[in-house]
Parts: sequence; C-alpha cells; structure tokens
Amino acid sequence: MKTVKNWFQNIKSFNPVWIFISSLLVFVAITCVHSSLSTNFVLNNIVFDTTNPWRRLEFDKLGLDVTLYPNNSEVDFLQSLSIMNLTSAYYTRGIEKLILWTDERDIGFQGTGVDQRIGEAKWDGSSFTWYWDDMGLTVPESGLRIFVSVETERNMADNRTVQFSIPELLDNNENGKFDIGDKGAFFYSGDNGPIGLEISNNSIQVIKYGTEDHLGPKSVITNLFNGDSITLRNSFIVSGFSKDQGKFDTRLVQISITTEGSPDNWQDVSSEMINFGRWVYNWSIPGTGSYNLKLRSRDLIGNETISDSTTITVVNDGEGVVSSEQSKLSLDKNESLANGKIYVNALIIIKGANGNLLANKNVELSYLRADGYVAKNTQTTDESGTLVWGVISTVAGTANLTAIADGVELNEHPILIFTNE
Ligand SMILES: [Ca+2]
Ligand SMILES: [Ca+2]
Ligand SMILES: [Ca+2]
Repeated sequence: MKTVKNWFQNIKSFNPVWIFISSLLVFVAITCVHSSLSTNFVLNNIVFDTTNPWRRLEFDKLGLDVTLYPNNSEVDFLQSLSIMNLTSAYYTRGIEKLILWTDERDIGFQGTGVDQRIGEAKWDGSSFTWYWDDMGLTVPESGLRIFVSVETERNMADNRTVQFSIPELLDNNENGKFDIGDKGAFFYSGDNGPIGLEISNNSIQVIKYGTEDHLGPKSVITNLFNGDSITLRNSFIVSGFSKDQGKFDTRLVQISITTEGSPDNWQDVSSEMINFGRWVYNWSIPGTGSYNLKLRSRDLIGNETISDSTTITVVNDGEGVVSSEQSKLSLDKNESLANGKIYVNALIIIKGANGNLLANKNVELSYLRADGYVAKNTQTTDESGTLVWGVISTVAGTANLTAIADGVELNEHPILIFTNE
C-alpha cells in the first residue's frame, strides 16, 4: 500500500532540520505601539522527578515552560530568543539539541506530533547561549506559551545537569535587535526583556551517562487529536509517528480503538520503515459514537510504552467526506535552493465528492527524503478548504510529498528537489 509520512522527526539522528512553516503564520506585519515597559514573562515551573534522570538519545524532554504576554494589551511578535543553562550541561556535553515549541491542542507540553515545532536552536559557544532568531511568532493578548525541549547526546562521558533560563536582557550594541551574543527575548515592538532578572526554572534535572536504555518508544497519532469530531464513513487512515527513547529502535507499534468501557483491542499498524518512523492504520469505522485511541509500542529489547488515550467522536452530520479525486496538492515550483531561506509553497485545496470546499479538516502534509529523513505537520483548512505550507530545507535532495486530508490520502504525490547553491 501507499504509505503516509510521519513528520518532523530526525529519523536519522543528526541531520540539519527541515522545517515546515505554515506560511499563513509567518511574518504578518502590523503596527505596534512602542512601550517602555518590559514584556511579561510568566514561568510555568517544571518539577523534575529526581528518581528518573534523562539518559542518552532521549528527546521531547521538557526543560523550560514560559508564557509571554505583550504589554498594554497589544499583540506583539517574538523575533528572537536566547536560552542558557545555569548548571553543567551544554552543547555536546549532555545536550545535542534544544527544540522550541508553541503550545497547541491539549494545554501543556505533548511535543512531537501535537505541539507546534518552531525549530532547533543554534548554539553560540562564545556566549554559552542557544538562540532562535527571525521567528515572528505572534504573542497575543491571551499569551504565547512556549516550551524548550532537550534531545540528549549520543555519547556522554559524565553526568550533567540542566536548569534552563531566559537570561536577563543584554543588547550588546544597543540596537534593540538580536545579534549573536545578545541575551534575552527580542520583540517586534522593541519591548525586549526580561529586564533586571532572569526567568529560570527552579528545579534541576540530571542527564545520566551510561549505556542503559530503560524507556520504550514514543508513539503519537499525528492526524487526529483529543476532542476531534469526524464524519461517519467506511474508513479513515490514522497516521502516526514513532521513535525510541534511548539507543534502540522501535520494533512494534499497535493501536487500540475502542468505545468507552470496552477492553483494549490491539492491532498492528503498517509501516514501510523498519523503525516505524512513520506508520498508518486503516481504520474501518463501525459506526457513530465516541472512541478511545491509544498506542502500544516496544523497542528492540522489549521496553514498552502505552500512550495516553485520545478521545474522538464519529458523527453522522451530513458533512462531506474528503474526495481524493476532487482535492488538490500542488507546488508553486518543483525545485529550490537548500539554503534554509527560499521556500516552496505547497497549496492544498480540500473538496468533497461534489466539488464542495471543506473547511476545518485536519490535513497532514509530510515528506520522505531520499536519505530516509521524514517530516510532518498537520494544520486545519480555512473556510475555503485551503491550506498553504512553506517548505524550506538546508539539505539538498529530493522529497516525496504526501497529504492525508481528514483520513483520506490525496492522489497527488509531488516531488520536490532541493539543490545546493
Ligand atoms: Ca499542547
Ligand atoms: Ca543587538
Ligand atoms: Ca528504548
């Protein structure tokens, strides 16, 4: 069978990241009123379980959780952010990557496949800071909750510890903008901060060296989310991701889809990748009602994980089911430079069998690169049944795109070529 892609994971460990950005979200210029007050930073303190240290080759380990608010009830944009560790771990000393996320779907951090991955930090060894620049993330009046997660190193020589902080504002050349070596958070309004203090997690986590792998894989459904409602039809392609926590690969992924109160009913998912980096399950929907979905996965030495349950509802609402023939996936160009700057627009228009445009449908766009790297992102169609993704790459190669719209795989699978300058 044709298989769907899973998303934004580094299936091959240390490749530079390809980032999908919904171009609808990027760089909306607005007029902001400049304020002399500092933007508000509210720490959501993470209390670490000291009996459960992180170990090598783990990912989605939450290290910092902060909500940002604009001043004077004005919307603002987070342009750049830097992070420091107050204790002993740093880049290649316990930490391989820091990933920035914004909170999506269920409140709080779920990470891969659920929250919005903004991207991987760059490391500046001279100032001992990680930073993200040129972001343009909207900070609404209601606040922007951001997370920083850790991917631990492959080869550690000793124990390291983590206590992350947004350092006090330091604008070395006083130009109001982030330059490498500056510290803190920089906003479109110029309302940079934090001023006079750092925003630091209170608790310290250990990254323990050694060869043990005692965690099962993390497996996630990436195209259906808690609280979603779908229209009754015969079948629905459930799409997902899996990656082992620790040094082994995923060996098994199963899904259970049951009505409330029924016993688990584990079924194998299918994957063309030996490590289940992406997988699909073709669900034959028995009827309307509420269903609980969960995943069971094991690594090569039998460490097992059972995911939290996702609850969805199937309704017979007369809404259209997506037609793979009527819907379209197209690119504005088939070739681009792998410079991380020039992006290709992937346009998706979702229609029912009668050509009617379908709003509010989850669409998962994913690609598989020739070297085995997989990326994914899921967004929701607007009133005109449309979505646009901006796709960029820093790595040359071909990428084969797949879209699954509301559980239906679209017919088109365009190929995108990134070339070196
Ligand atoms: Ca969330
Ligand atoms: Ca500066
Ligand atoms: Ca493991």
